[in-house]
Amino acid sequence: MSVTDKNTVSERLALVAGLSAFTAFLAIVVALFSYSESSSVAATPAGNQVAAATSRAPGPPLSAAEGVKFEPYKFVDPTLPAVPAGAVKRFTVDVEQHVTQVSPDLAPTEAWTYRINGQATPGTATSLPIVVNEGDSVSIKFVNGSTKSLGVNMPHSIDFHSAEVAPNKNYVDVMPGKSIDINFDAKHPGVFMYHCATQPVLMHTSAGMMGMMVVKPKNLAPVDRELWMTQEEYYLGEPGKAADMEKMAAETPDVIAFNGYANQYKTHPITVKAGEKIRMYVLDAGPSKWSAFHVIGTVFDTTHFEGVVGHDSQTVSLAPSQGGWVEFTLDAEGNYPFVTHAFGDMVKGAAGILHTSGAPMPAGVTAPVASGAAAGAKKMPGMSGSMGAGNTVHANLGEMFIKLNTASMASGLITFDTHNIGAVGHELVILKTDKAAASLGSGATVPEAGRVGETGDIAAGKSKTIKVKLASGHYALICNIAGHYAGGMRTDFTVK
Ligand SMILES: [Cu+2]
Repeated sequence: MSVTDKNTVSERLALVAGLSAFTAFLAIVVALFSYSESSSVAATPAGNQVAAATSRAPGPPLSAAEGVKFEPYKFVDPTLPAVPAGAVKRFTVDVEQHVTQVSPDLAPTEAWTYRINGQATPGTATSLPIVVNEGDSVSIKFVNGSTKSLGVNMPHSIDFHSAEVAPNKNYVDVMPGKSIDINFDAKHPGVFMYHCATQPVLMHTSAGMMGMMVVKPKNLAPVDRELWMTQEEYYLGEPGKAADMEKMAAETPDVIAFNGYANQYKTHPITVKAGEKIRMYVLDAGPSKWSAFHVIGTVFDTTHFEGVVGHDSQTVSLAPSQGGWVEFTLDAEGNYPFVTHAFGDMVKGAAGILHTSGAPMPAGVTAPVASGAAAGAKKMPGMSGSMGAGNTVHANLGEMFIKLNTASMASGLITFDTHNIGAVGHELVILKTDKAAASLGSGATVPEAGRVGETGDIAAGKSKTIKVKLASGHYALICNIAGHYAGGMRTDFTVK
């Protein structure tokens, strides 16, 4: 039985057998994990037969990248950015040429990506969303590498599918260090692609020069959570060098990812709440593969794609460049994988997990893979070194929660790999105390008696790793920035 059959059959069996919803989800999650593990075998010499069967050259492995410097992976916040203030929505779009991995087990690649209003996504090869409201005047200043440090060495451009302007005047090549102003009214609501239109356009888009522009319709009903997901392909060339044009032409990507890094939301699940209304904005940036976007364990109540409103939908079909949004709730506590249901593409990295706050973290989720760890690679600032699987606590901070992948750990040197996935600054303070984490005080801040470690302030979207030697006993992990503890940023932790 092929791997694909196994997965499909186990999915069906779980449902047909009428198991409890929780067990069914778990089975699917397990299937998903084992499935993708099998796929990574294809990238090793031992998996040559599998590789031959899929007739694609696997990207060079990380071990082939000796001496190549690259950025460490950083979590990409999937929360949709807010619409900027002001009558005219102004965006400065810059370009950066950098070296990053797009999958933890594969060699780094040269990526060309956009920076939106100074915000970049180092350690991945994606570009952030631009978000406005229907009817807004949009003013884009496109700069092709505002400083030398951005490494740009060729012309680039930007093409907005959301705009109605003359391409020959606006989507033109801009020399390194130069800029162009593009102004338009966002007349049409939807999720539109933006991308580099410089020739060869296949090369520029495959290198990461594409992203999502959301034009929110008038009278869009509020929801509890808005997330963004851009699916894109990567075609790896020599380690640290530009992407492989032949693979692009043959449509044989090494990696297909959501938001610029294979499986990042599988190893760092997105925490949501059971019962809340979720709106996910999805773009299939391509450049060449379709997306069959699907969330396992729910049905989309409504879908809005390319002007078509749908309902009661299992999967949305997106041609390259198409986008839109799906709305749904996750009724029961649990872990809900989201994927492209084109499974041959999913196993290249297009999978993630929505994790409800009341459920345990899925089995198999471990601390983030230590990026930048190729033999001979120089360690970069802020990079976490190699981490033992058994002694790392993965903590997500946000408004207003602290979410751990485990509530207990054996005594000894413990690594707290801490990610601020929220919109404001947070910190993680570790207190040794017999008191329950929820009963430390009622003020804007609480006493830090028994403090044994802290991360210090972590800006929104940033990460910090600290190592603390902890003896057995009870601990409270809190954020003690004024109001955050009272808001809910506290959790109990036991060292055995
Ligand atoms: Cu370009």
